[in-house]
Amino acid sequence: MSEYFPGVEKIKYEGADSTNALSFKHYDADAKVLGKTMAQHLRFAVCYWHTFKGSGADPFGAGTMIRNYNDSDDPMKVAEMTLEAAFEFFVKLGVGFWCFHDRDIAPEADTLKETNERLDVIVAKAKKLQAETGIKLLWGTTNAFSHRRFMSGAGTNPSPEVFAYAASQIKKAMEATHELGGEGYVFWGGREGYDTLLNTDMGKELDRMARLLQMAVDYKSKIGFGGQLYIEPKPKEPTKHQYDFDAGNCFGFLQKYGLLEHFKMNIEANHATLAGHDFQHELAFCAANDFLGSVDANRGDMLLGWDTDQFPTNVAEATLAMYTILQSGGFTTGGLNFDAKLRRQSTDPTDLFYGHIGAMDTFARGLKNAAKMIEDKTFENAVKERYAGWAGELGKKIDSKKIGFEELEAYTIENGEPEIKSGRQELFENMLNDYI
Ligand code: XUL
Ligand code: CO
Repeated sequence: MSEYFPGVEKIKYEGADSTNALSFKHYDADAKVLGKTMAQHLRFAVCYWHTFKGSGADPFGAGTMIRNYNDSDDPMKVAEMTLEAAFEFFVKLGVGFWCFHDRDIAPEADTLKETNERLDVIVAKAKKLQAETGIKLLWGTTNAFSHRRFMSGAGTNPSPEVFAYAASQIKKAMEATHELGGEGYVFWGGREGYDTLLNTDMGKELDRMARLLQMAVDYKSKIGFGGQLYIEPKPKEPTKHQYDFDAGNCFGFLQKYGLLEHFKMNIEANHATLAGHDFQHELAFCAANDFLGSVDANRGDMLLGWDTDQFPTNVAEATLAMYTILQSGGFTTGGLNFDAKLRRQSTDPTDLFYGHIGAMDTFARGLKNAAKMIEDKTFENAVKERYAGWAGELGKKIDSKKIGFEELEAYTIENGEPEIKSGRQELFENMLNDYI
């Protein structure tokens, strides 16, 4: 097998004082934090689409990145070389997981049957590479948004034929994920949304999106696929309004259609900010509702209104994210998938390593900071104190549904004006900075 990243050795932990840019300064895979290794906590995954299929193309210009694994006119040869390059990259970087869309790993052919056969060839090769390297599949997914047939959506398409095509594609991608021992399967809404309500029957589209998900749930149980199903919310782009707007929106949708028990969320940082939330808000909403599953780790540019998918480098943000994740019990089937891409001018293959190393170090620092915050109980105790009143007689009666409006009115008349307590936001923010 050729070497696709010559000159890069396996990335090692060298500590914070290292001057080697191809080393980890903070991510020490086997180091223990709160009883588990960093690798077990963070469950890093590399995404196939940006890392190996991204070319630097943007709406104003073609690709800028030239890769040796693309060097063939035969699309299947390219697919095979790319897979080899990908596994070389995973091993050299030292991640435990990868994620893909069906169409990332195997190119579409003229018919669905032929496309599926191509996918089978690549899945067989991936299975072999997984066995040789120990790298596992965090999740698989379907690309039902790039081809022109999906321009008006997949499950929400006005045409039942397109719905059928999407369903067939999901069926096959789920089988591939199952075959590769995938720990999860993601539904990102792609083009499930609308650009104008003038041509859109929103109610029917939502019903059909639920129908497609229900079919996936049924098929999952039929083939005995034990992975976790996730929905990845995003408010806009490519459509003006994506139905899976944010975690709260998905929660309501899944509950309405009786699907809640079958899904958890895959929260992407840049999608959260596009929805007008911060990353931690989305994680905290999921944690509060017991459906935090996995994370697409990246960052947006706060001055831009689209999904820039940059590598995460903000230690404070990673600390808050890891704090919420650890508080909710940590990852089980999920992990941190770097849904991040190089900037168009970062054209060297080595830039892929720099992007991932920085991101992994950022989350390693986030993990260590969050673990310290949890051990010290600084915030836990401060929050507990803020809500302490609820441990009293009145609070207990309200929580246990023992009293209603009349009793509360009588209580307020008797006891008068409630005591005012400071929320102390500035103090809390200073406390956080002590950990960064
Ligand atoms: C798109 C996005 C997707 C999903 C998988 O914004 O994040 O790549 O993660 O379909
Ligand atoms: Co994503």
